[in-house]
Amino acid sequence: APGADFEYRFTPPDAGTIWYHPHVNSLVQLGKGLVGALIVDEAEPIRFDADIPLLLKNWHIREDGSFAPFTSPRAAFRMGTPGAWESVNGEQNPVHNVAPGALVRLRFLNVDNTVMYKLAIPDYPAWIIAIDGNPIAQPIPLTEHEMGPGMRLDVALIAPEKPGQNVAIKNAKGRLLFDLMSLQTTAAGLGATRHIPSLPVNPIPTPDLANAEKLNFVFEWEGAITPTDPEGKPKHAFWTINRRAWEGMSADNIPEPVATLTLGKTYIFRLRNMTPHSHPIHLHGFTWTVLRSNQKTIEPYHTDTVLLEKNELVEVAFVADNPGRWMYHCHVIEHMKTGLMGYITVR
Ligand SMILES: [Cu+2]
Repeated sequence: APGADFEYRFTPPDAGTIWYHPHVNSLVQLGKGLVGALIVDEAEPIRFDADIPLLLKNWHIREDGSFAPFTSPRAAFRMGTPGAWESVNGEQNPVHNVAPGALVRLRFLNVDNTVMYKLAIPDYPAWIIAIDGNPIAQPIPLTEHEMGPGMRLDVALIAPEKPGQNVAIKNAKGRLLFDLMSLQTTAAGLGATRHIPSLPVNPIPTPDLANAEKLNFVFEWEGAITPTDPEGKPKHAFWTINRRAWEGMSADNIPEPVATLTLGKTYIFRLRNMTPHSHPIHLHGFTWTVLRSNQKTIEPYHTDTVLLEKNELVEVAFVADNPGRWMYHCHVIEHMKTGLMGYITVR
């Protein structure tokens, strides 16, 4: 409630690049910037010369400085309403100074309501060291990496050896590359040679694939369903999970879960996107192991958010080791608010 406070106490089980945001009046509260990074350091510190969180967000702001609308039915039925002003940590195309030869960790966080970013660092070696907050066992070279809302990417690189040099970090849209930000080397060198480190992997339970239960989740769109609320206002429901659009809820009226899982058991979720739009599908409370896709070769990795391209089928596995009710939704906020939302129960 306004003016109230609440103290959370918890022990973070995993190190990584995480973020936080409210789940109330989300379009407006996230849209106006109630989002932040939560960095959990590795238990044994990994040394970087520079460690830079980079929050990617477009702002819904008009020329006169007022807020523009965060949604429209037409856009919610498609890829959402992007804000007009791109930013990295609230700045346009910022420049970060780093020492020549420095080992740099860039922590990208897509905290936008709807915009996809496709990160690229052309003509300069850089490595992905963690995806969506989860370190990968061996760094892999960054070519292009697409991030839907809610997704994160940790990139490591060694800055140019000479002072005054630039590394341009780009956002690819189709075949075109747009400036996102850049690094510039300062005068003072390190006098040391750096190497790209591997991060220690997080303690994620290994799925028991041989005994896993498979559950199908089909994401579809259904523009014809526009129920009306008690005041006669249209309540748009465009998106469905297994043919059901989220009904909305209150404390004394919680609809049925989309699935009920048995505590301790392994599940394989088959996530099928039957729409012509991308959906970053996010499950609270668990870390998925991504197994395969019908559209690309997957080297299994851990994540809490899977970006499903149009007509893509992705299989993810996890151990249902966390009892409770866990939100399960698309992280495009306008999709979440118009049906693509539910929860699973684990007991
Ligand atoms: Cu979506």
